[in-house]
Amino acid sequence: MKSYLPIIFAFFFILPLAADDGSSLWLSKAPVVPSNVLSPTVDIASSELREGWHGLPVNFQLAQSSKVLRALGKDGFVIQTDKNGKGITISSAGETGLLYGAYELLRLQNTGSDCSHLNISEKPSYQFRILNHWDNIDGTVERGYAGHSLWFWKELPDKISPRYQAYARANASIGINGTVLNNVNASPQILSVEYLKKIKALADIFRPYGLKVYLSINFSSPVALGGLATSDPLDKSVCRWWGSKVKEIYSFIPDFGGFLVKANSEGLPGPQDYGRTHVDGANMLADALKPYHGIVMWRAFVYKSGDDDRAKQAYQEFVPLDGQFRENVIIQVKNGPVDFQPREPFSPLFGAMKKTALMPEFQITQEYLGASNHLVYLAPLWKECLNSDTYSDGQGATVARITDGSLYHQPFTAIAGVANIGDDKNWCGHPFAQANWYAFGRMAWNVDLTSQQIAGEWLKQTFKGLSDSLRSEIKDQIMMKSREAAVDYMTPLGLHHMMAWGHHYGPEPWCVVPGARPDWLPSYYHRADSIGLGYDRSSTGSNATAQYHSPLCDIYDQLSLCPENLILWFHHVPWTYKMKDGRTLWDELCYDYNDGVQEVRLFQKIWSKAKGQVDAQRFSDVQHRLRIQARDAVWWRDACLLYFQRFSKMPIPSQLEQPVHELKDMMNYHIHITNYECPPYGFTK
Ligand code: GCV
Repeated sequence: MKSYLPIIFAFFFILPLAADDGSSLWLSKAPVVPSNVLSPTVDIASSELREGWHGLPVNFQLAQSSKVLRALGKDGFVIQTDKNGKGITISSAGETGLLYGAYELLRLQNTGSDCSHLNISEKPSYQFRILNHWDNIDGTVERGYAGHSLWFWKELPDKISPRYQAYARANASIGINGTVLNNVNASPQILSVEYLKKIKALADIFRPYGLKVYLSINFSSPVALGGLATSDPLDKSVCRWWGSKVKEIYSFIPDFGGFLVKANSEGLPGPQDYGRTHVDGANMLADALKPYHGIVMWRAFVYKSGDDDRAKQAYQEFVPLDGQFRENVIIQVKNGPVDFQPREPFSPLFGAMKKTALMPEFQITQEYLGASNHLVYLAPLWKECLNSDTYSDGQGATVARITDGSLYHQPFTAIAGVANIGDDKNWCGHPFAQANWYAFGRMAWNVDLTSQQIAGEWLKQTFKGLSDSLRSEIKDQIMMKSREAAVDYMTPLGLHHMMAWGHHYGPEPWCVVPGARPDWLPSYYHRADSIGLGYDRSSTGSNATAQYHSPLCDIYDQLSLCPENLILWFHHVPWTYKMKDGRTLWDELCYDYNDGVQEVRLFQKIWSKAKGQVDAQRFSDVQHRLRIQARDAVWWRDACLLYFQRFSKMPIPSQLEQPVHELKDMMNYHIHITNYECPPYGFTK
């Protein structure tokens, strides 16, 4: 018997890791949930622990009258090891708090924390932590790169995909408690009875997981769906129409969350079509929702063709309206003043509307960051915005403190992320894109968690076989560096919106589309000429810098003080301008693009060490996508440098790798895809 042992061991050692299609995300096996033993939500919590928890016995305590627990809210919880050391109690004033407590306990165990003496008390930073799906009712996903929509509208409500429950579970495990099911470019049909029945079916599945359903609405639904002659928000018949529509929605979905509205933006209808304001539109909907405790998330993403600097327009339209919105209206503001670029300064609206609840909108889907081909961990981008000091009332008025309600008290606080989820087996396309979904939830729950902490947690739960040292390397040298690398190979030094027309995937700084809006073209933003590069938004230019509080307005305004990573956002900088390290602007640009390429090559090298520590399926998937990313990084570098060289007339420093593509080839190359697909690969000629 003894003599066989080495053979058995050898057999174990060469066994490959089981193939993993990534469908289980960061989670362990889903438990079978018995129906209604305690309550649907507590049943899930206790089944999760029964399946996944290996420590002391756990009790749940729902204590609605406890002052301490009430202060933590219905989602907050306390986890304590019992005094006798023989058990653990999770207590909360709400059932969802018990569920979140259970997931926290599992996370602690699964990330290797010491669970022997627990005394934890948690309260979410934001009351509403919401995913925005840009899913269309025809099954496509605007800016979605992970397949088709997860919602099989044609089959609902009769056929229920098991993924609906898995989706709710994944969200609950990271504290996400709301989902807007449909695109902000909304079809009026979403409010038809036919669709409300389908939405009810989803809401019923999500409810025990604490996940509320919200809908994007089309402002002209009274006309388009209701057959009214107008959608004027001050018209009595329009108010009545919305009132009865809302009543109908709540008859199907008693805990419906509310509406998300894109109005008078990018050609969509809105109150301004009738000479009314955003306040008139938002308040009319808020009044209809108020009796049912619903909210309105009204987007500030507005800009008109031909007007002033696009980056200034949301501020110009919304700041004069401060203090006029109903209490259940929250203005949803994109993190930057333009549109989810790899780097933007924070939107100056944060800190400028003290009497209005504002919620940040981040983009989890990678519209401008390589779709699901590029590995870009987005938490550092979001944290950069949240940690930005707006100086709205002296120092310390960060975007986080303003929006989480701690600085200016607002009855509701919220945060939104545009989802990167589709019907792909692994949900998000790129295996590492799952980290962005995870990070959004964790950050919305606790805005003070660092990007490193979140990346570390995610890696431990998602790639369990990695050694400690390789895990740290992947966290610190790939994930934590990936956003900056993308900025470097796409839009360094504050450049922005240089992506191709329409699909926004590759570089097209030269892009010209006859008849197109200038502010949809890269040249509007980079303004390359024989003198230099960048958009003058200083007091000598569009004066967007004046929208920031002091001292930021002066810092951004003066070329010598402006942070170099935003210098071309705020200034038109001469090619020969001396940067802080002594290089000219042109040389600095060449070095940055080159750094971006080198970084991705390093990611490839580090990832190659994961062979054998990660299952073969996910290993090769990531390896394959990193190859695309490395090729694309070279494409971006060559396209941008060769194009800008036409203006600078300066050589690419000889110490640097030289371009491998011809500019004319790249200018003649077009990817033929719709907005709704992930490009299979970049420029490969
Ligand atoms: C949903 C950008 C995107 C659009 C998107 C829009 C928005 O313009 O390219 O696809 O539309 O932002 O956020 O409304």
